[in-house]
Amino acid sequence: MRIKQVTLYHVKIPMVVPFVTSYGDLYEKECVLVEVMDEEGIRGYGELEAFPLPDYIEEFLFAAKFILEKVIVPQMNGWEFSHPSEFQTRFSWIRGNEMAKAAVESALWDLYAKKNTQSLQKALGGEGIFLDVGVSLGIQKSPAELVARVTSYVHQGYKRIKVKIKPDHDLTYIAAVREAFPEILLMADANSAYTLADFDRLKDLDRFQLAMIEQPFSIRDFIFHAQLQKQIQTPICLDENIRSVNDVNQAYRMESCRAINLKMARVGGHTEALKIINYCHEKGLIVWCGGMLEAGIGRAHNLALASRKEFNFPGDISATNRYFNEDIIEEEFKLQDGRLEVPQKMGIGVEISMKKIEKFIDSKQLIKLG
Ligand code: OSB
Ligand code: MG
Repeated sequence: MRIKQVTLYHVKIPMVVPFVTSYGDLYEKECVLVEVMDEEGIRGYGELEAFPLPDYIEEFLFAAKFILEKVIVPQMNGWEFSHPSEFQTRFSWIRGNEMAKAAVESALWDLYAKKNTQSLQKALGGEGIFLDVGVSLGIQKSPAELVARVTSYVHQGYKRIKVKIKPDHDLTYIAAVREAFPEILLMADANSAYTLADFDRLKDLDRFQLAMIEQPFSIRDFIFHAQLQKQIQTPICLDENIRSVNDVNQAYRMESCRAINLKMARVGGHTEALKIINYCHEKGLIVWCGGMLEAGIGRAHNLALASRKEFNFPGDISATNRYFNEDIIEEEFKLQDGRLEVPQKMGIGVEISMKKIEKFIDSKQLIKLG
């Protein structure tokens, strides 16, 4: 295969409700859609998930787009490959910038599946039609408001509820949800908001039967996470720390966690994600599919990957209407008995709507390759 043309669509899609985390608020999903086209005119799609500011991890949209446009795409000129996993080796010299890499790598997987007239799910080794999914709730103004939001999502059928926490927006909030819903599969995500000074607070969370606590400490830390894991029953889950299977290996060997939030975009694409899935399966770590508030392309990629049998916990893959009134694909992902359907058509199995993209477009670049 050879890529002849790459088109980047920079879009801003309004969100139904702002997403508030320990580090900031998000009112719209701003991302770059990547369309690759091969010599036969077949197209593959990926989504650049980096956020506008470097507040989740270091990588951010403007810089990631630069890497895409000025470094990765030009260097694909004349590059011959037979499988999308070769992308990783070709661009291993680029340090970090996993989301920029994943945007193109995932588009190549879509293209590859389409060329083989199979679904991306098949190409990635996934199976099954429906997946249990969960929902991730941003920080709310009060415990009562949080309980109201949780109630709505529980009634919609979501199989697992994740609540964002930060110091002072944790124990009372979780206690209120636990009291209202003693049985639900509940977890908390701190997005690195805690320090060693908060150890006792975090230990206090142990009494709420949480399925896990996600990323309490800093995005490079393995040591404090290991210290905390020794002192609590609740499994710790790492998100921001994990950029590669090597990071998972370190976390496992240091006993820093018992679960991994796997975001394909955060680890450079499907190829690395598959390595992580295998590693977690082999070592008995819980592994589940995280989310980046994806638009339709990213969500289709996540569903295909999350249908691998090694995933053993409901992912942050919610219905379209949890995020947007209108998305950039023709289809809408609807919740059915707390599950989403994995697209079964060729490639990512959803149709990109140029009409909808036009509504949300900020800028477009077409890059021709030789
Ligand atoms: O930490 O998992 C996270 C959203 C943006 C940035 C970081 C995170 C999240 C989520 C939302 O939790 C998951 C989703 O529904 O896409
Ligand atoms: Mg997280």
